[in-house]
Amino acid sequence: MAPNQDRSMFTVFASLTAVAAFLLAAVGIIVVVNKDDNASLKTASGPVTVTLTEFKIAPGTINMPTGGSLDVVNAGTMAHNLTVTGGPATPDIAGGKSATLDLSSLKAGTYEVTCTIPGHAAAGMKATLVVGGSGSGGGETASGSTGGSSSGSTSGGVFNGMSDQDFRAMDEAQTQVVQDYVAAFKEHGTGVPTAGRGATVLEPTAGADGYKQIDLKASIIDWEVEPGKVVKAWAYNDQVPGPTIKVQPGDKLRISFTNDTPMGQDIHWHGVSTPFGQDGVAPITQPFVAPGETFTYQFTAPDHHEMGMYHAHHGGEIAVVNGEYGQFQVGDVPLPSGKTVSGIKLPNDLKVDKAMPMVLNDAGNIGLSLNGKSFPATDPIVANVGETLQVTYHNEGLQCHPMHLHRVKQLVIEKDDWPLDQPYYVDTLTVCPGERYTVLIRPTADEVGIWAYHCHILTHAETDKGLRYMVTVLVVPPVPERGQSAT
Ligand SMILES: [Cu+2]
Repeated sequence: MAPNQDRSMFTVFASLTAVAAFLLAAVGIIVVVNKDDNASLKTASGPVTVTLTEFKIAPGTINMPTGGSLDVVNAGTMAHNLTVTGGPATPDIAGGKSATLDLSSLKAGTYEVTCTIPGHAAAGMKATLVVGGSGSGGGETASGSTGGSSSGSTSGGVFNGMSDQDFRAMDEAQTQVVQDYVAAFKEHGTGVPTAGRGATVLEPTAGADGYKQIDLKASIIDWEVEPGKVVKAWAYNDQVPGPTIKVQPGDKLRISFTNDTPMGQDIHWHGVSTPFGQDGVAPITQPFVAPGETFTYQFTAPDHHEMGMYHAHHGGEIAVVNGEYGQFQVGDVPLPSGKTVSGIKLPNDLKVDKAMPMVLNDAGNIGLSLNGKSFPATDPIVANVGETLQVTYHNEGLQCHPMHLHRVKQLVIEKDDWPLDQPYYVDTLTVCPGERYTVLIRPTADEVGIWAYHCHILTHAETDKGLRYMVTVLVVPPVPERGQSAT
């Protein structure tokens, strides 16, 4: 509700306490001064608040009396509008702004309301408007009558159009998704099962002429990002991310790339030193690999370690964000054995027990994801006490992502191709588009547990249906039961 209306209500309550209290008690309506009507006193319902976000209209059922209006708040970041199908509409409202929608012309009945900006209704911005129904006048006004009487209600009000019931539903959804995730982990050692797994290891095959052979094929596939959400992805070897490839310094490489997509393609070996003609930037360094054709890259891997990623270059805003990316590593990441970092001495015989890429994406059909999956389909990461896990982040998306691991610290040892002379500990590491960071995660005996591991842009990790998108967990066995309050 707009501040001036709050003040108006206060003035009226102060001067007409008895009348207002009687009216509130007797008929459940609120008396307001309408400043636009020459301050004449009239009886009406308080405006009902409707909140627009990406991509939702809340509440999903808007109850209001006849003759009323809506306070339409855009709590999102994009422009939205609220349009009664075949009836009144707000103008497009910028993110953070609000507008009043006068619906006094509507007769009692049920209407559809949507945001008419192309694609927004299809993405979820649809709701039902009930004018003059049995719930009218209550629902979303300051009286908080929707769900307000249920047990456990605290403020008894509403927030941005969400009722107490909406919050209860949110809690329940969160509980359900986490229970499903933990159950899947206990049963399968994975996230909630989905078809397809990305970033599987591709071992080059040794040819008779001393070259190592790698075969890659790009095609458009169905990819299950999260349970039940299947999208068209642009994949290497039918997986997102593409296969994880590791070669040794000085390896002679022959990489046959077949383009099974409708667009001319190339593969750029991002961060890997290659001769000009093998850099994979069509049409500058090579012709496009036409649909149906095969092109062979041939080069000698650098004589030192490099941590690269491979991805489409031409048409990347289609091909990369929809899945054509993977890790391409030359040699082992040098380790800071024996170094002391922030007072913590690292072992002289430091070694990596497990290594994995974590490819970040936020765009295309796949959207916010870790290694091509959105929580709860993301696989948990297991590291035992005393083990060293090496994670290399690759950001193939369009935004920076602050990757936060609870409790267990991350030791940053490499940025892009460069081992750090001075490694450093973080609990949150921001990885921007095109960047790679390699970190070591070494759980100690007092770090047993299931630790949330997620992007800390909170809308990249959560919706009102619970945890989602760029979320996984670090499991340090033995897995304990959920904690209780300390006594
Ligand atoms: Cu993020």
